[in-house]
Amino acid sequence: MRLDYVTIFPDFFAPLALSLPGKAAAKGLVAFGVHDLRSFTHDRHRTVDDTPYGGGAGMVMKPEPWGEAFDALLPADTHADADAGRPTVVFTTPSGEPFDQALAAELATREHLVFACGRYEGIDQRVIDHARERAEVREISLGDYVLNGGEVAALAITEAVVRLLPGFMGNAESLVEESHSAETGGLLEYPVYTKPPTWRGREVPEVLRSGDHGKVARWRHEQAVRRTAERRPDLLAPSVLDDGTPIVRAVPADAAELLVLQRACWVQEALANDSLDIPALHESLDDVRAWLTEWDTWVVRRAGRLVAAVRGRLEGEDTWDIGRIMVAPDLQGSGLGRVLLEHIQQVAPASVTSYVLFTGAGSVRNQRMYRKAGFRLRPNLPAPAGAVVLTKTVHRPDTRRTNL
Ligand code: JD8
Repeated sequence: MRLDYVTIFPDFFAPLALSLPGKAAAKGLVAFGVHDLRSFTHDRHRTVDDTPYGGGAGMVMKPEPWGEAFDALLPADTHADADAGRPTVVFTTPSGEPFDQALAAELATREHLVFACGRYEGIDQRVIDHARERAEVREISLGDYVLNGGEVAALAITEAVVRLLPGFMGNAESLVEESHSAETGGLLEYPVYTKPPTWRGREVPEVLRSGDHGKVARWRHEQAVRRTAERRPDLLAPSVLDDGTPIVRAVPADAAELLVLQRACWVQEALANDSLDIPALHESLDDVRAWLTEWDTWVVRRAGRLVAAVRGRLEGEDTWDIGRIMVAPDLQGSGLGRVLLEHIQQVAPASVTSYVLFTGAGSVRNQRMYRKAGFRLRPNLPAPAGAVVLTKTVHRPDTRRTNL
């Protein structure tokens, strides 16, 4: 990948030679070019700004130097073959599209990025309009706060993009477990610890020293979910049903209604399986409260009534145990169960490679729904009495977006 920067403060990009980008350049993964906008002026004062048409405070960056900069860096005409690495010009601006990990992953698919770093009150709008005629243009904001220029944003975007380039991160694995990465379903990172086991009277959580990878994976997922719920509930944005009804994380206060819904649904299971010997049927309110702290549980409310639920948790390091898919009897057959089954698969942690669930041997309707969803009966796997086990292998879509 080639990255060019046009700026009136070229020294701002000295850090490119350091640390991360520096290593990438050494590995031949990237090439950088920093260009002083004033080198594209011709007057004694090397003028790059002038007063704003329409009046107002501050100065605006003149179009001519930018035009000449683009003449030097971009193909002349717009009809340059898109696939042949048509450059992408990134104007960093507070009025741009928000920069996030998905956009970083998208920009990492480009062959040539040209960062146009403005100053003063901004760049004459005709420069952006002109650039669109000869390159892909992205106007990108680093965040909802005001900086004095575009250089800091260009550096931050560079770091987020270059580290995603194939062959850059020593172990690509570590990219998987990161906050905001598509792989972690957008969860924030879990807390991390290293030696010594005790520091200033503080212990490393016992589970991390247990050697039980399954327990560790489940603890880390629970910590990531808890931290995200506390700090970034927006990242836990509920998915919604076709009619806009949200699927939200259960809270302890849902326990009583969950118990009622569970009893109603498992009476039907008892009838379908001609047996009352079904654990869910015998659980108490405290049992429900207890498993709500151990399982990722999601619920659906209609007109305030809790009408459906599902839960999931890690079994070992890479198996997602799905259960308690419940739909109020009066709403069964409406597709709610199918949607919740799809949802609980989507929210499974990145490390998961297979799903497992079980249902009554006599629960033919449930089994049909699971088979249609890609689950397969596994008579060779141990199942609770009177139940059958079904599993499904995880297939992750290739989340990278290209500009083709
Ligand atoms: C480019 C000039 C300063 C902005 C008058 C202050 C990005 N997230 C972000 N915040 N601010 C910028 C940014 C600010 C810039 C320029 C980016 C060029 N300024 C201007 C408008 C108000 N001054 C940014 N990315």
